[in-house]
Amino acid sequence: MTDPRLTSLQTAVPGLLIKTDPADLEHYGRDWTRRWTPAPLAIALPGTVDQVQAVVRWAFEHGVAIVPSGGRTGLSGGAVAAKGELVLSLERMNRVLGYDPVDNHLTVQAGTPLQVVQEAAQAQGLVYPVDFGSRGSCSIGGNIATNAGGIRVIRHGNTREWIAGLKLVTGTGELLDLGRGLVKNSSGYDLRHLAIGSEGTLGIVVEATLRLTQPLPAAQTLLLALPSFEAVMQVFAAFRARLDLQAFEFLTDIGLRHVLAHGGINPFETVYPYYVVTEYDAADEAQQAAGLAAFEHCLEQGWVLDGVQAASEAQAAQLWRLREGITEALARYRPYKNDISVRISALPVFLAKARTLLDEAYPQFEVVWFGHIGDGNLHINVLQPDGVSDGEFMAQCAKVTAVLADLLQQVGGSISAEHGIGLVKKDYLESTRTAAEITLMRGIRAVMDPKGILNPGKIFD
Ligand code: 2HG
Ligand code: ZN
Repeated sequence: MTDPRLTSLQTAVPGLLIKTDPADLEHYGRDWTRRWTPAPLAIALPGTVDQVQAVVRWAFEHGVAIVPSGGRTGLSGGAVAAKGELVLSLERMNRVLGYDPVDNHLTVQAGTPLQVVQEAAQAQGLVYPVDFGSRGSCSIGGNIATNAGGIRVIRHGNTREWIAGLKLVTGTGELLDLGRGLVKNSSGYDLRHLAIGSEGTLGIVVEATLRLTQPLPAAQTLLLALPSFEAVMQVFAAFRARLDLQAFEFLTDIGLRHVLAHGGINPFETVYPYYVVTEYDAADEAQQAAGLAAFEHCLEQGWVLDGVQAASEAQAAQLWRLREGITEALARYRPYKNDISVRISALPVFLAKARTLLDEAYPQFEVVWFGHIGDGNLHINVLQPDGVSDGEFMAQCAKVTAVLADLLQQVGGSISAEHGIGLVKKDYLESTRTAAEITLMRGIRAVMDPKGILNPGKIFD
């Protein structure tokens, strides 16, 4: 540990675990984007809230930038440390602190993995209903920092709806206890909601009090094969009108092909252009019959060409893998990811225009579309072909994203639905937020992090 700043940090925070091994710098300095070369100063792994505060106070005094770090499964570069920042990993603060059976609240440290949160809720006969594929490795603090969404938003909303309280260390090292589990609290600005989705730029989440809820009714999982995107929208409308949906996700033949190449079972013998994985309440005979009737209606209309109904939990998991396995299956191509949001009603127009645009702009690139139809959230992954350099690929992606951003502005959409702006999308923030809003955001940031030491360069410069 030769850097004098680290000696000073160690003196300021006795007992703080600091890592500087090259392998650690690489591991903790990146997220799933894999586009920036990790180059952190060091990794600080505090074990207590006091230590987090002490590290921030030290960084404030010495003008050292901090990158707060959870499971680093982010897809926008929000947890990348490529400029000599100190990574502050919450990894060791990963305990469930308690459950209150009257409030139905679970309190956890920020580094707790989502899956551990879900299991702790289950142990109380309840659920924490936010869910997505990276549940095993992402942390609740990271989920809060990006207001993560996932596959149950259609039923339960984003992470924001489930945060009854959180403890936040600001850019001066002050500890704020926000929300405090109150159901009602009309006492001024709700700073908790400012912190949620702030991507570590307003404070470091150190603890969260989560609302739990009753388990969902038993569900039926269906995989549907469809002829067109119009049909996806028609089936969505028909299912939503007749059933209580728990999830409604889509993918295309290209996405399915990549997942199957990575391991997975295709229940269909024919290749179809579009697929939907959906789940709806099917706890009793009436709900099951309604599901079957909705399916048959869509079949008669020609909106659905084929379908598989999961006959067991294991088969439901297999069907889900076809959708949830896409990100992992595509990872080796280091895709350029778009994560767009439009009103659900604007999806068909947006998709038609965006497709034409992308087909013209990227005739040589493979583009994988999938996402959360029920939320108006599409994931558009552009794969980097072998033989095309990083620089050339990124330059082309940047050009097309600018056009996509214009299109989103026209339809009143957002350049990031659930992954965050991070580094990847900050050049396009103006397409989604007005100049007045961005000025206010900068002002808020300047108050909560006056020296700009928390995740600088993320969201905006
Ligand atoms: C999902 O919905 C995640 O599976 C990841 O948000 C999306 O890899 C992506 O682009
Ligand atoms: Zn998603």
